[in-house]
Amino acid sequence: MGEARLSCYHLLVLFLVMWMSMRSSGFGVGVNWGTMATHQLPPEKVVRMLKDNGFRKLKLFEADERILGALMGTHIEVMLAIPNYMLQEMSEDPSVATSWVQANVSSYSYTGGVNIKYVAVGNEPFLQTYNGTFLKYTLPALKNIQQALNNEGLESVKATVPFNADIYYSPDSNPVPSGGDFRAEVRDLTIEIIQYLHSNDAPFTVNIYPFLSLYGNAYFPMDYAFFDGSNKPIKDGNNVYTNVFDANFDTLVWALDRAGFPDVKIIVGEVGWPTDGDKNANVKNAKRFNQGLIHHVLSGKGTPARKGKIEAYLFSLIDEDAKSILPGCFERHWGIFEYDGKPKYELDVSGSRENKGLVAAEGVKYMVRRWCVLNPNTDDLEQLPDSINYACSMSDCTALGYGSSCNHLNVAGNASYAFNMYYQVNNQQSWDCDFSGLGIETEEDPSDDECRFPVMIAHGSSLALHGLDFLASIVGGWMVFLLMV
Ligand SMILES: *[C@@H]1O[C@H](CO)[C@@H](O)[C@H](O)[C@H]1NC(C)=O
Ligand SMILES: *[C@@H]1O[C@H](CO)[C@@H](O)[C@H](O)[C@H]1NC(C)=O
Ligand SMILES: CC(=O)N[C@H]1CO[C@H](CO)[C@@H](O)[C@@H]1O
Repeated sequence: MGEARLSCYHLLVLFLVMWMSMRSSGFGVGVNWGTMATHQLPPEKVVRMLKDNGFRKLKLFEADERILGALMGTHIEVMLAIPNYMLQEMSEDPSVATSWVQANVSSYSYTGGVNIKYVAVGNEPFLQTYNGTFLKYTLPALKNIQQALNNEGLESVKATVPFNADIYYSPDSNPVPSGGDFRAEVRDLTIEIIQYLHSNDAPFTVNIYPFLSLYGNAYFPMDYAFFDGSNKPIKDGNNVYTNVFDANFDTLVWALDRAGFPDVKIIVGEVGWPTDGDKNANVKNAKRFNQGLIHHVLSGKGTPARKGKIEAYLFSLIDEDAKSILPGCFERHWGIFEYDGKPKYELDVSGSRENKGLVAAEGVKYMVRRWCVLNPNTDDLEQLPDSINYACSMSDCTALGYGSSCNHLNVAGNASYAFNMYYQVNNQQSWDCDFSGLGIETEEDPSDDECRFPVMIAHGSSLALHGLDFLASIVGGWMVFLLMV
């Protein structure tokens, strides 16, 4: 009896210790914070959001002084990236790498500073659409950065390279994960990089996008993109696959194995699902995918070929309305939060299964509730297509496309949507609602249940602009007054 009680107690202690070490080791899912948005929340508010939502790991695409400043003293573990355009310089001149490390890593690496754990050298530099532009710079830049970190006494900060999953594949003759290998054109170079990462005990980082499998292939079995699908499992020897994430991850595991590095640590640098800009990009699918992914990661089970903890960073935190839409209209809608820090859907990040939902950014300041729409009294519509094209080319109309949230609007609705986006992006200046006399400002919200006409958030620069506008209108008013008398 006494003995039984003792073992129960031991179990409890063991459980507590495990739970605490899981929490303190940053167990759980991380998130990418990209900043390609015309109007951004103040970094302090975003850092608060990260904390409120329990994110302990963060990936940044660029060293931004204001963001690093806001992260000081937070313990949030950071992967800090160097953009591709800097790779050439860093590969050719070690002193460039050294000054980058000194300015962006060393200067934050102290108690109460920023917990920078990884430096990401480039972003998907071997992507096929880059035509090999960054191939020769990546490894030398990686070496120079790690060397600079080591010279600064920061050996524990590991340099890595986030790759797109297009660097590996399974051949048609053996289309299962165990057939995995690196793409022939980049195989040797990739293996050299892996060798370097391995010698340095650094992770291999890969971005995996089941959404793109679905987007790129009309015959792709929909359910296989998710973690709770009812597809017939795919068998690969003794391994059984029910979702494409595991299959893709294990294709890499086998490719690493084939290259002679079966134990290199893998980090999933980006994984997520967009909510607009395509017929499969919506809140329902995004919630289904991301929640499934988080439960999968938190289960600690791993994949069939690599048991244990998966380390992954969601893509992404907030929508970015200035991203290139070359890959597709969905590019601006990856956020689990809207541009203004409002959650798009409930997501249990911690795995408590309480369905508490995400916590919104606090105290967000907006511009006044005012929109620009097509003047309903106008009938000279000759200029309309040109005006819409112009407005959309200078703002974000990705919600208007096929399968998107505003695709049901009629011609007038389309015009209003385009006018408003242009007007909001330009901080609601009256002259940006002219459109050859076709536009008119209104205080009545033109949104419907599915299609939202946003009012932009106010930010430092737009407030300053507003101050100037205000001054200009006063001065203008006086001039008119003087001319009249
Ligand atoms: C890659 O090559 C294609 C075809 O030659 C070209 O259209 C494209 O602009 C190139 N992309 C880059 C990033 O150089
Ligand atoms: C509105 O614009 C979108 C995107 O340009 C287009 O697909 C749609 O057909 C337009 N709707 C109408 C009624 O013109
Ligand atoms: C945020 C920050 O400190 N950025 C610096 C990163 O390093 C370069 C020098 O290589 C500086 O110009 C940036 O200001």
